[in-house]
Amino acid sequence: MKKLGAALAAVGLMAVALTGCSAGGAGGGGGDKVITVGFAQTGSESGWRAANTQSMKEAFSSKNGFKLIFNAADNKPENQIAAVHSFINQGVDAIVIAAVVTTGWDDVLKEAKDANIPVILEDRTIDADPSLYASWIGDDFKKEGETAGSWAAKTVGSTPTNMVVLEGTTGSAPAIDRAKGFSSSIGGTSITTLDSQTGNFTRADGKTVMEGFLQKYGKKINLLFAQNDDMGLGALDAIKSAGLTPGQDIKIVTIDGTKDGLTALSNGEFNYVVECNPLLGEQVASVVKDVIDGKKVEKAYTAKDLAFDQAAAKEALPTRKY
Ligand code: GZL
Repeated sequence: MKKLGAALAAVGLMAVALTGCSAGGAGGGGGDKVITVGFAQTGSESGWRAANTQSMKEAFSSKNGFKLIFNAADNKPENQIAAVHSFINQGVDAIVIAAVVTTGWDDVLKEAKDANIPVILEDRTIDADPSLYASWIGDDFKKEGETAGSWAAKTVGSTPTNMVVLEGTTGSAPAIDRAKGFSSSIGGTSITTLDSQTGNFTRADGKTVMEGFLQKYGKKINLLFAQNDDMGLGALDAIKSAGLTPGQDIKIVTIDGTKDGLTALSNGEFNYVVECNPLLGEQVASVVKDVIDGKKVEKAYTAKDLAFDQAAAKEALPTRKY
């Protein structure tokens, strides 16, 4: 993460303050005052999301001085807005949001501001007045798309290549920005997009949409860009059922870097995986504590992401945390 040194030091600071806090302290989470945090999570759509939720629950634990009120919105934006309204009515100390979509946030965030409840964004960005939230912690989705696109340009860009795309949740920051990044990297290559549809970041929908692509285009498809591992993993079933060999007849590039994604890469079913680090909990908790304590925080903390080919996947898997 940018400012990682400072952030880790802050986390270290937080850990000391919260674990060694028997003497108590003024306000914030540094003493025995518990910080009550409402967390509006998207839902449980993917392996990435499960890892992110676990990371957040571990960081916002009672032993770390927090009381976490967790809401999973089943990927429904209206559920998230309702959850944030509820957090405001409960008078929480801070609100953390992983926004399903980028739009529709101004009104409820203005209510949080009027109630003097700080809002911190984790994972996904939103299109709202930046004065309505204290900070964002997450990954650079545009860069992830650029990295995936650069691999495609380098690997198949010089020969006529027909691509299909499994897009993430429509209107979500990762879907929007990964698409932007990918297309910026394949400009001027021989890669043609045959079709692009949302698979909602889920395996089930990734499989269904890929079945449709195969019925429509069959062996014309040379490349699949899946905007997350799970949709790519769902597509594997469809590709095999069509009698084709994933990783060979259809090359596959995905984003997330989950264990299952790297396993598919290590066995040759995927060809390239770009990481999107979901283990954001410690950083988010550190920023929340600093905001509660009235300390200055950065407007953005960006996680560092790797990218994997087959050899790198084989090397990383034995110690992969998620
Ligand atoms: C990315 C995250 C996306 C993942 C998907 O930070 O928002 O949502 O790529 C997840 O796996 O569902």
